[in-house]
Amino acid sequence: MEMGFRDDFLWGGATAANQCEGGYDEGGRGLANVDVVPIGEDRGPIITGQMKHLDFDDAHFYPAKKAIDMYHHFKEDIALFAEMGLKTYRFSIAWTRIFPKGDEQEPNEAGLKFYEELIDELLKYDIEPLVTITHFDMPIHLIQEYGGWRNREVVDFYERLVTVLFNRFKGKVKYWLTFNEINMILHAPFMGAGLVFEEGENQEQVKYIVAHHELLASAIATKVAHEVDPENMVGCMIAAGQYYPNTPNPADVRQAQMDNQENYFFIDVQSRGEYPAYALKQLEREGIEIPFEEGDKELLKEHTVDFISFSYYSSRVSSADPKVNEKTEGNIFASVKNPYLEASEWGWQIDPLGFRITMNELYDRYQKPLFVVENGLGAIDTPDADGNIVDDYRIDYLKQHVETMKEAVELDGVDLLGYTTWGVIDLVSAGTGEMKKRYGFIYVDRDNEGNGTLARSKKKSFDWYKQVIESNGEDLDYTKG
Ligand code: P53
Repeated sequence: MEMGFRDDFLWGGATAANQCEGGYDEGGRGLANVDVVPIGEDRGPIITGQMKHLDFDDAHFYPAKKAIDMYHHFKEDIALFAEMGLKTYRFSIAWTRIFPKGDEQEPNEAGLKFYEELIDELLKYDIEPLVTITHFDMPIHLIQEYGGWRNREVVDFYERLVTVLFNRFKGKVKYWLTFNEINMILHAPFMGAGLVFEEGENQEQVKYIVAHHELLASAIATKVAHEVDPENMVGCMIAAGQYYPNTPNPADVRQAQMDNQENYFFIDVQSRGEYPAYALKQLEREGIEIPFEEGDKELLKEHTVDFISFSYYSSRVSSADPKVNEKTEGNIFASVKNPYLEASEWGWQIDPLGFRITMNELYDRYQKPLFVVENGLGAIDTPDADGNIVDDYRIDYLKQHVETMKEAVELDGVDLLGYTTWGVIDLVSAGTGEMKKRYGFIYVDRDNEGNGTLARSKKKSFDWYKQVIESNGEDLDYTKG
């Protein structure tokens, strides 16, 4: 019997442009939605689209402006990734570096050059680039002038973007993801898709117009990717994490089923090539119309993704009982508390077995290779007397998840291409804007207020992950303390 991970298993780490690059106004870069989300109490209403915020103001601090300044540190950072033995590095391309406003005819050469250098640096160390084309970002100009993704013209601008990328990086980049956590449209529409609601509009209707346009854009990207280079592998990407019923009451089971379907909806279209029946029926009942045009159905059907990628941090719990839901906690993904699970310092419930469950669900549903492109623990790291970060809690979290991931592969037969941990290097939190919520194997000296030298240093988990990669996931042991 074949055991363990495949020989060419892609161990790696992940980041996103706006959370690590900084250099928001360098190299001709334009402004994006993700730049203008501040840290602090207004962040929640802003990322969920309830507050219009399309520029900077003096009352707020904007952590993405500088982030960890990877724009200037990428060579040093990639050298550390290579030292850890990473086989792949997942990063995203800031749309506004390539098309600063989004609707130009010609791309910005300085932006292309930046990513070319970054990619060449990875290839120098035999690190396979894994590119997220859109990680939550949308040029502000497209929001102001076109209404963002609610406007079908934006699909053409996206096609322009991907066509430039596939041609420029042909033969260098093989793995592409069209949209990060595409289901985030429903949960954090401004951060997830640059969506700002207008007064009195039917928000659900708008979300599904946006969804339709992103789904078309994703199918077009898949088509163009395969035309430019048949070697290209294109994936969809979902914020995964199974919803469990709060009790065996069939009403709770049904609620969990519906919550799962709501999330799967997007990748059902991207992977199976058509709107699922449950969604069509429900949208019809709610009076929500999908702006189908001639040829859309064929396009979606003919250009489905090659693999399914996902983030997994936590499972979730659903209840049909309004009294239980009143007590529901959580920021972006609301969830009933699961009494069987411990939670992180940010209240994210830790569920390694749920990882195996989620992988089984996804593999059963799509029968396509999976790629875990985010998993990790956001925690406060405090240096010890010698200035070292002894992050046993992070190693524990990852170890437990790698164990269940291995079970999904070895015992359940899930076809898995690779695993990239989230925040391979400390970066700005998407949900809260904090630096303090750290995920990395590499510590970055910077705090929530933007103070710090930006110096990089290795945490204890750095050596642990190196050992995991060297042993292809066989040696997960470590000594505590
Ligand atoms: P942060 C919520 C739930 C699941 C995934 O999140 C999420 C979020 C956003 O808060 O986002 C993904 O930084 C996302 C990354 C993000 C990461 O999870 O809030 O793809 O950009 O940083 C972790 O702790």
